[in-house]
Amino acid sequence: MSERCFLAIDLGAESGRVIAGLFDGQRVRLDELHRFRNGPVDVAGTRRWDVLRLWTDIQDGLAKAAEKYGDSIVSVGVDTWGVDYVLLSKHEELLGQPYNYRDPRTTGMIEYATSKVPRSEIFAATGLQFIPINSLYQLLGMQQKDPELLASADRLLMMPDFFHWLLCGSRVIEFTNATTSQCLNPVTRDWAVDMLRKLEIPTHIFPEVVSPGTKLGPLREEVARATGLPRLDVVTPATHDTACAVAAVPTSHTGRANWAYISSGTWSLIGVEVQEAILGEEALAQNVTNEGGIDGTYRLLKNVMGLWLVQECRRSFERAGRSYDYEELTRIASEAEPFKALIDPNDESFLSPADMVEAIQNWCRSHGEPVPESDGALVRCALESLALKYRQVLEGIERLTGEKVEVIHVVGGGSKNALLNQLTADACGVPVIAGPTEATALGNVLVQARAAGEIGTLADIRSVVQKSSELETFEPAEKAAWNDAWERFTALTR
Ligand code: LRH
Repeated sequence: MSERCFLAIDLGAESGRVIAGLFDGQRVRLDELHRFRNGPVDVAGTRRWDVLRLWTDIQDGLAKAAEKYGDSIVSVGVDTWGVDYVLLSKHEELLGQPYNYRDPRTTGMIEYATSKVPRSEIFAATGLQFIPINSLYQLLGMQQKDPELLASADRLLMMPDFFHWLLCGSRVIEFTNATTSQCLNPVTRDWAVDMLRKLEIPTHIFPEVVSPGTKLGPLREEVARATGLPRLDVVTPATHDTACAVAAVPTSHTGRANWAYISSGTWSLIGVEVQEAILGEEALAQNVTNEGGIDGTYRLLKNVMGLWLVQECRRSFERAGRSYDYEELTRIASEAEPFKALIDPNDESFLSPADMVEAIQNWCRSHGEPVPESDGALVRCALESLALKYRQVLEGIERLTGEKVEVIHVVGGGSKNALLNQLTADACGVPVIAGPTEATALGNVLVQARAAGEIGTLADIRSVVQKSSELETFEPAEKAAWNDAWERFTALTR
């Protein structure tokens, strides 16, 4: 079979890409056509995304795709990070400059929400972990800060759905990203209307929810004209980047909880795949999440602060006149003394600090840990603490599923970090299989290929990924030192 081309628009918190996925029926290869910067834009004490610049970049990427692959392109679809949304007025006016989930208006909103609706009721209705970034707390922040804007909204679109609207005019929300909002019941697939009413959030703004692989319609005529593409179909992949990444985990054990994944990037999303959402008391107590996946699967996981810690340290170093690329940062960390200082990566002070180095040092000072001073020591502290946090989350998840995790698949850009992979294997005491780094784009492309009738099941998608990727295994080594570190870490994070 000749290769067919599916275009993935993959937007991450640090960069966006337009990628061609070329599928020959057995294997898939990716061709990155356009990469562009993304990041928060600080505006008068608020944090936003520059969605119009992203849209310009997307169109530039599509023009490159038209030039290179023209008529062989079957469809195009967008995935992005979760939780962020855009509001449209009745006349399809973009309302305000969309917020970044690290904007401070969510401070105190979990407490506010749970003072009106009990925590257990919110969890039963949405299955989601309580973290301030969720759309629910962003909406409550907006309701308090700018009620007029919220009142003039006719439609809420999650970030990828907004770009689908720009591409083809669709005004629906795809299921996987919707499940990150904490406004949707992941089991019934309906908006959690009772809860939303109790919180006085307008419910008419939430649109129809569609499944991954839904054909949304042809490209807008003006987009086709501007990019030189034919009026090809816009097809929803799993629009949540983590859903795409987990769909592309190269395992042959679909449907079992004895393998875990870490989708490693700005965040580390760590957990297992389950067939039913786990909503009991213990899940609530552990503050885990049930995000919707493809084919009725759920990602039982927890957000760990992830490589954001290192990205932000890098920004601090840069401000102080010391520039590193990520490889150099990993090298200086591997040369630093092990277990000098440990932190709880999920402490809220790391979510959006003015300066990450200061935040880490302050945390160590206030928790009686030695204060890391050198750049290498700071990065090592972040990486070792992440690895220990992974163990803590996995032990909790094993208690919930009753199944022992025997192997961890690390996918995404962070899987290139060999030091973190080894630390993860050591801390968790199981092998780590690293790769593919491009899991999200692969998942996006293959869900579109499936919508075109070219692949069957989720297991088939994973088998294509397995055949198409080079993977590296990291065996657990070090024991004693990690056990000591583990005791220290659990005491610190109790
Ligand atoms: C990772 C991710 C994660 C969300 C966060 C906002 O990119 O989608 O799953 O929790 O971004």
